[in-house]
Amino acid sequence: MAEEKAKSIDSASLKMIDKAAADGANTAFDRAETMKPCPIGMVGSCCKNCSMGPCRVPLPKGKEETPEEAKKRRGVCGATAETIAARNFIRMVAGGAAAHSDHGRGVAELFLAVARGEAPGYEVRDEQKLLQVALDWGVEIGDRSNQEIATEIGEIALKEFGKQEGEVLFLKRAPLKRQELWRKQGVAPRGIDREIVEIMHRTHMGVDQDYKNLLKQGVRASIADGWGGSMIATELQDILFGTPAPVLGQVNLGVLKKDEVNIIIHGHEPLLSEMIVAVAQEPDMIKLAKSKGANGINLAGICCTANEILMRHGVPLAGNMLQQELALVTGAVDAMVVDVQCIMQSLPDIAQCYHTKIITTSPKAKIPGAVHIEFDEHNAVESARAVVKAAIENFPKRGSNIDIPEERTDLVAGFSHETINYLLGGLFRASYRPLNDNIINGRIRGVAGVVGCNNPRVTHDAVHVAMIKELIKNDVLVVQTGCSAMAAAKAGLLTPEAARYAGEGLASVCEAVGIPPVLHVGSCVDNSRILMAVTAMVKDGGLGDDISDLPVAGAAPEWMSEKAISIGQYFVASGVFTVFGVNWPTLGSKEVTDYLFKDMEDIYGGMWAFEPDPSKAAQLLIAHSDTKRQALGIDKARERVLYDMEMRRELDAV
Ligand code: SF4
Ligand code: MSK
Repeated sequence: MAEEKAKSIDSASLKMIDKAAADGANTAFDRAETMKPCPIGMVGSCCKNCSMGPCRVPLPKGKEETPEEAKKRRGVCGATAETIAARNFIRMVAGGAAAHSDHGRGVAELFLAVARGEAPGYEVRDEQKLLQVALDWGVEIGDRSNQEIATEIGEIALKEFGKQEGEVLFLKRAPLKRQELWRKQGVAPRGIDREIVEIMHRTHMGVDQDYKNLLKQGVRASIADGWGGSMIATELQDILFGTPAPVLGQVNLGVLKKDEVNIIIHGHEPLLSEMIVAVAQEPDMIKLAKSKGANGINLAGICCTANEILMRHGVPLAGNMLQQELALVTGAVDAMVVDVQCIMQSLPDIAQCYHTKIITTSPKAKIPGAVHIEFDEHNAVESARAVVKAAIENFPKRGSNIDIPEERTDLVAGFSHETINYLLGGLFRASYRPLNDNIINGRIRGVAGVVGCNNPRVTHDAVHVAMIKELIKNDVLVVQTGCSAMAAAKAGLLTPEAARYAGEGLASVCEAVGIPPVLHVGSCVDNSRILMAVTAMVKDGGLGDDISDLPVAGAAPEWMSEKAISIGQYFVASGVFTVFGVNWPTLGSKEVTDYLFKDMEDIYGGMWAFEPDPSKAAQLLIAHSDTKRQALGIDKARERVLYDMEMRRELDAV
């Protein structure tokens, strides 16, 4: 019998998985065992885009097929396996780009309401960034008030979504060479919604049947996400809530408190959670909590909302995506407040085994069995108070079946692109130049963005942590977002002390600057911060004139969501080599897969790869960095550093 794979490397999660089994609570870990993935759908060989199907066009078993044989695998309408795989793939891009961008739209709507004075409780917190975006978008500053400038920015931001012509405005932030390449290839997005809608049109039965042309539209929509919807979300959130700066925090289920009202905020948009953070500190709320027998109110986060409020307020992280159910299993969560994305429908069922109130807040995301308290941004403080009160009222209903794991780990988060700039170059000469210099002199071998979700098809957190450790050991600086950052945090990698896991070169830089070897840069939409960081590296010079020249790579080792595919695609389109784990959704077509894994490099200077083994995947990223170093003529410096290390080791051994 095959050895059973471990469910998690996190001891707190393992304890709660066992407790869930004892309590009769069914979790994603159980469902992943009983629900095996469909082998045809998994590789993109199933189409259900019309009612002549669904059509399955599986690969023949046990032998390589010739291109002629591949052409015979067709759906009822005649669509080939290539067309089907490409259509499925770019529909994932559309789903992901839509999720990020609709988040961005929500932020833009709130932003405009704040600028117009229609959203009491919110304000412009980062004036510098307001002015920066004004400059980027050609908004007159002069002697206009912040309110006037913000109103015009809000109006432009909203128009970015429905624009029919021209180009998404933030494209101009990219290196010039990259912009020219996108224009030449015809993938510069016009409006964000338009590119997503066009995917849905082209993948409808009987429209675009050329897989290369389909994938091209996927590229265009993904750029509209990374350099459009996601970047708008990040920038406007920073203006409203503050640009993150390094902050101490903690992660894991041990951040829950036995004697306080525990409220978990879960999802993605920080609009409501920002208010909950403020309201939970109000004396009246604390008094109410005490009147119910609690010692206070304890907030914690799950998924990307958690990253947002961690970075700006130091609110602890209860855990990443696969810990959302396990948090309820502690029996100590009085309310879990959710907005949109990555929220499991099983939460109300699990909550029934305990006392937790699941509170939905977005009209876009309701769950049967949950309480719905709709978030009204025009009356945000009252919405937040209603949520916090509901949690407090629920505290006395806690049962005796409570077990909060002790595990909690310290971390440092909040490395926005601007912060990295200041940390490296100083407040008055903010610059990426010191990073570039350390890459050129070989102390830092390269930079890897390791991002994305959890997936119960692999051991929870294991792939993230193994890959990141391998990278930093080899002097690759790691930047992180999303659930991956939380996995690293639990393993203690987000503290300056983690430099001990790093190679000698990277460790020396971390010690000199006082940063961890793994930098938490934010939530899923904050992958746009990584785009800005790599652009700044290009602009500060010495490492080529496009993102594709940099010794930089990306990875999503435990990805699961369509958003991850959109993120990966915009990294590739921006010139970044990007490796995914778990499984790969086009393996049902060799031609489509080859196009993504090889041909895209010729077109965009970046390409996809699939490697589920974390160590091998890390080696792919490292080899890619080395190739880029060689092309830049800086491989010699690196060799010298390695030689010195070797010599020192030999000396140590004597
Ligand atoms: Fe089958 Fe074509 Fe309809 Fe897809 S669009 S379900 S391949 S007939
Ligand atoms: S929350 S998209 S599971 S990273 Fe952004 Fe985590 Fe992936 Fe959701």
